[in-house]
Amino acid sequence: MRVLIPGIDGYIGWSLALNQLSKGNQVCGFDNFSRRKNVEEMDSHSGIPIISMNERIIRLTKDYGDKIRFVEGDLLDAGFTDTIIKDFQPDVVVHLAEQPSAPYSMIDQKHNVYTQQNNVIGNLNLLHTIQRHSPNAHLIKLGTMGEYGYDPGLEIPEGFYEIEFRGKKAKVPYPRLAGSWYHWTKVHDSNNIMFACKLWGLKSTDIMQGIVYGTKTDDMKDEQHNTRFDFDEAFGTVINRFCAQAVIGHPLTVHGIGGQTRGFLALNDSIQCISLLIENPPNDGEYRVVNQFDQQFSIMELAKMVQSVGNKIGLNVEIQNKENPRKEAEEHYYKADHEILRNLGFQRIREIEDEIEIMLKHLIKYKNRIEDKKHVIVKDIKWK
Ligand code: USQ
Repeated sequence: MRVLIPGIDGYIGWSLALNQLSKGNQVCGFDNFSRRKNVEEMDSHSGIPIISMNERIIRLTKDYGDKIRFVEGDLLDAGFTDTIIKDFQPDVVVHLAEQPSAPYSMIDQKHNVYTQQNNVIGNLNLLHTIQRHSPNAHLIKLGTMGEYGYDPGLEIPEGFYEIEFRGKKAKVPYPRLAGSWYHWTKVHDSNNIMFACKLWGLKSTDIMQGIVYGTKTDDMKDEQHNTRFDFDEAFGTVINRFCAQAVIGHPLTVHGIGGQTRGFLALNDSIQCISLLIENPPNDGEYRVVNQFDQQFSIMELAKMVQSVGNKIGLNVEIQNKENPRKEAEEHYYKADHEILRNLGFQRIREIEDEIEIMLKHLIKYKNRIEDKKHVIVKDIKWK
């Protein structure tokens, strides 16, 4: 298969490229390196060292010959996107080229507008280009469980649900009630993709992904294969941040009482899921929504899990409740379906405690890099 990965330099993009190459697929990636730049803007760096894209491609060419290709470019440049899709003729496009941080989008107007433009316009350019030059390609788009929000207190289906209103029944999209400017960009993307499928007969899988954690996948054979690992307040996700904090003896920063519940997925399993979706495309004209997470936990449950695994391997891990800088419910009902991927064969590779132990041991090697940037752990980016 010919797999195009916009956003190949990111946490998931790089991991997916390794996976698809190991399966014998042809991979072409592009990236504008905004993740590296935006993390630098936060005065942070990847906790685990990563090599430059030039070095990455040299390494992958050694491993996989001409199966890998990389071009620097930006989805906002419609001409660039056109050229690359026309030229590569992908069977599948896995769109991972978005600004992924909710806190970053909440800093101020500039960061919100940047996130909206980057995500919504970039995605629209991609849709038009696929329609023009590669209408049979399967677009796999990374959305987020956060698109549904946590407000209505209803069970969450995979994208659509059946309602009865004034005596008539219909299957309609489940309400989207996102809780940050970033999460809203993903909602706008979902609506645009759904319409493009209807209008042009494109086929797409919109992934509502939960929070991903971990430093390794089974395709990473040595440290040159490392993917990035962020722990700053904007780009680090909660389990990854807790593990980085545990390693340097910083108390785990639980927002409020830690009663927020989310769906979680190991990086290794996220890649497994995307790979299953690549191998099992929807029908022409179909807009498929999958909820991609493995297990749900409250933030306090997770903090306790990181504390217990950390203490087991000799770290002294403390938990500290701090005032929540976000506008979110302290506690809420949460129950979401996630059957489609299981029906396609998804099975968790490891238990979460084992994954946390692997992550902590990996991070201990790079403790100094995390300590060097200790000041980025709490910046208190407020939802305002
Ligand atoms: N939290 C803490 N302490 C911290 C960091 C976070 O208690 O030090 C809490 C937050 O208040 C929140 C929860 O942990 O209640 C999750 O925060 P997060 O930063 O891990 O996740 P979020 O902002 O929702 O965003 C992340 C990714 C995003 C993805 C999303 C999936 O950055 O790209 O879309 O997870 S989901 O959360 O399911 O929408």
